[in-house]
Amino acid sequence: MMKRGDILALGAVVGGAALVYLAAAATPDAVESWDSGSVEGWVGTDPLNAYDVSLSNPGDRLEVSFAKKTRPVPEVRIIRATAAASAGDFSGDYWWGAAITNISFSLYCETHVPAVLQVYVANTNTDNWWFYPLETPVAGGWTQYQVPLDYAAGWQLGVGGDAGQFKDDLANVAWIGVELQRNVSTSKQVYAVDNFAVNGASKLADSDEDGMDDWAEFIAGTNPNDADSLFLADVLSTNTPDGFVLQWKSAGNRVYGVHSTTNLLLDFEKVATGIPATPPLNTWVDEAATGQVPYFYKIEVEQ
Ligand SMILES: [Ca+2]
Ligand SMILES: [Ca+2]
Ligand SMILES: [Ca+2]
Repeated sequence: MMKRGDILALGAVVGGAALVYLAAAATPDAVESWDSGSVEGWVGTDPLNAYDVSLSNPGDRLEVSFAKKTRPVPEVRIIRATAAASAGDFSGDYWWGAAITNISFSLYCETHVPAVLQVYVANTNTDNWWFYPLETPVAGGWTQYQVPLDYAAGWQLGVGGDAGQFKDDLANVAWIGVELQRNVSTSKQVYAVDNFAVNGASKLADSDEDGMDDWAEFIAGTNPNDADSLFLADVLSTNTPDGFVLQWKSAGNRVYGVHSTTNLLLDFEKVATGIPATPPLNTWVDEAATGQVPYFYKIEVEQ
């Protein structure tokens, strides 16, 4: 028998919450290999000099170049995947809909290395361009990059920006891309990108075998590679003058709801919504829980 106040079920219940965002979702684990010989709708710009840049595909990768110059000149190449690129796999909702955890790709530097190399993720509504500086690649070969899509890893805006904004902006991505700034050399410089991928947290995998799948851990903000980190709640005390006291492990930039029932044969009813996270623990009192019947609870991650 379950005793009064047992937590029946916990986890990231996200059913209705997905309606918050209207953007189509990016495709988890989508990879663009450019093996078709086409640029697959990717586009190039030089925002510094305000012109479009042509991209090419020599057969199996996306290529971009800087022409030979007679004197040093600052130039930039941003190669972008907009909604029109790669069948839309890299635009839209990176958050609820796709649970994208990292971006990976290979970069080829024919003879030089770019003066600046960074990844961009831009939001549709705010026009925020988040960037992440990458380590210097090798000249004359390929360099593999994997970029965690995690604010704490070092994502930046030009001015300001915080973890909450980053998360909100990931809900509707207008484009994602790679920026290369011309090496100071006046020689011709050729670069290429291949196997560009956005990798998602899987509902089928439980990497740390703690009973919560990787996707649910992404939503809950727990560590999918640490079995000691999982979404847990407890009834702290019962029969207080105010009601039952619930407590759960919370993560930053989350909003919670509480569902309860007194009879497991009936549906759970939502009894609280819009509870902001107060990490590492949230406490909530069910002031309606005063009778002698059993109470069962579920904690929902709403956003
Ligand atoms: Ca390829
Ligand atoms: Ca897990
Ligand atoms: Ca875990």
